[in-house]
Amino acid sequence: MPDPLRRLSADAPVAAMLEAYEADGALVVEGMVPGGIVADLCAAATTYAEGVEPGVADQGMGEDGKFFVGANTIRFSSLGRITPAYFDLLDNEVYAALADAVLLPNCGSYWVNTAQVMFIGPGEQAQVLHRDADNWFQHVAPTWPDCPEVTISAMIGLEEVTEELGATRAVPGSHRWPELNVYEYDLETVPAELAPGDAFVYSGKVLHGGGENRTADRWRRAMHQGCNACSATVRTTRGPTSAAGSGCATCAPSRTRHDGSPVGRRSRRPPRRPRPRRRLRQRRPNAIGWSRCA
Ligand SMILES: O=C(O)CCC(=O)C(=O)O
Repeated sequence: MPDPLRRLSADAPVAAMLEAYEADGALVVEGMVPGGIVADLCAAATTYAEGVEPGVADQGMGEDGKFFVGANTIRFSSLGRITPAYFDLLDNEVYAALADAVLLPNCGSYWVNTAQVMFIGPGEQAQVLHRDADNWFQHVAPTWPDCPEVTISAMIGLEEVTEELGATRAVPGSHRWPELNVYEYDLETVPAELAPGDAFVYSGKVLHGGGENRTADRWRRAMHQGCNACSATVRTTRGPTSAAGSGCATCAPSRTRHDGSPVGRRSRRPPRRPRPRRRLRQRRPNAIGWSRCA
């Protein structure tokens, strides 16, 4: 069993957080998002979620995407449309400092790629372990695992997130493993348990996935906020769905700039992205959604 994820308070030195991030590819930042913002986000997301059917989100990947997300999981983006608290979240200085340190050495600026509520429902199975950087495999594959970081993410607890509820699972150290294109269920993982406002901050290089919700009647309420390197050469996000809900939200340098440019959908499949389907069939013939992958 890998060591648990390192946990640091949001007022710890950023250098200490980066040390944990470098070593494991991920860490938990306790109290990263102030309580009032979390409460507003949670209330707005919970209300909005009442009108969203579980299992319909497809990440722009059709049936493959539905399988990836899960049959009893609710996801939606455009969070700036449901509460202004989302823009307060965008101003988070701790997350910005981490994203600055991880992404800016590789690019001119970085953009929000994903802002998505991820509510995992009772009985949902564990998601396949994957790397977010694989969405931009054409940028990372040639020099993997020594390639520049293209994406950093935070999974933020909107309520308490326990292992039983489906805390995100991660494989610390897998950001340095030699094979990029890995989709697995059976690796040894550790859960990223969160109090409301805690954030699991992780590299696009680290293997991770949503956990199984083993409860009969409780939802895992969390949201994902991801940023991507963005420059003339590494511009990877575009599409009709705005993560912020009103044009472009750029984290740096002004943190929350809204200039009307499009910002992309998460997990949009690039034209020749390696597909997990064959691996899933071999490893887990009885997984939910199996028949849809035929
Ligand atoms: O829901 C989670 O905990 C993780 C989701 C995730 O990693 C993804 O969909 O890419």
